This record gives sequence, C-alpha cells and structure tokens, in this order.
Amino acid sequence: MAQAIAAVIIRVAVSSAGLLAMVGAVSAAIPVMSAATSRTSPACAQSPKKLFDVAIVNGRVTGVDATLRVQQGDEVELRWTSDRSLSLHLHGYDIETNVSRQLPSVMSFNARLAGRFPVSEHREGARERTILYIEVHP
Ligand SMILES: [Cu+2]
Repeated sequence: MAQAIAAVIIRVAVSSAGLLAMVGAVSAAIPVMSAATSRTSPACAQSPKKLFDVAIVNGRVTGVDATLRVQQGDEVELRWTSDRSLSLHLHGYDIETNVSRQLPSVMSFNARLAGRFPVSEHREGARERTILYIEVHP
C-alpha cells in the first residue's frame, strides 16, 4: 500500500516537473518573440514581409534585378532555387545557406543594418563571386 502511494507521488512529481519544463520552454520562447517584435519601429510594424524569389540558372541570378532594395527594419525573405549546387553567403548579416536543384533554400532576416551587402557564391578552390546585392535603405 505504502509502495503504491509512493509510486503515485513519484508519478505526480514527474508529471509536474514535465509541466514546469513545458511552461519554462514556453515562457522562454515569449521574450525572444517580443524582443524581435520590439526591434521593429511602429512604422515598419505594418510593412509586410519582403519576399524575393531568386532563381539561379547556370550561376546567374534570374527573375529579379541584380540589386534588391528593402527598407531598414523590413522582414526580408530570400527564396533561392538553383539548377546546380551552390553555397551562398550574405555578407554583413553573415548568413550562409546551401541550395541545390533538389533543395531550395530560404534566407530570412530582419534588415536591421543599413548598407549595400553582397550575396556571394562560395565554392571550394574558386574565388568568391558576387551574384546579387541587397541594399538596405535607412
Ligand atoms: Cu562570402
């Protein structure tokens, strides 16, 4: 009998610990989200995500201009496709991604830094090559 009660107590302790862990995880996630939101100014809060579909064919960008322009504070999403495997690097923001014929890739970031930033292709044994510029206007 005492053993049964002990087992119940342990089970309750385990489940409440699990619940606490869940609550902890949820409350830990909330400050991150609100911090990201508060970084955008009220004027930019209404501005929708800036989406760009960038197709790379034979190592060249097609479908968009060679320079993409956004406003500082914009949420930017670059959706990459390529007919061959590439390793891409957005300078300044220092975001890297791999894209291939089978696997499109997305770079998603808040344009908090103003300036002109190259996106370059990194290839082993080859010199870095800029394929696109992103201008973030203040
Ligand atoms: Cu680079």
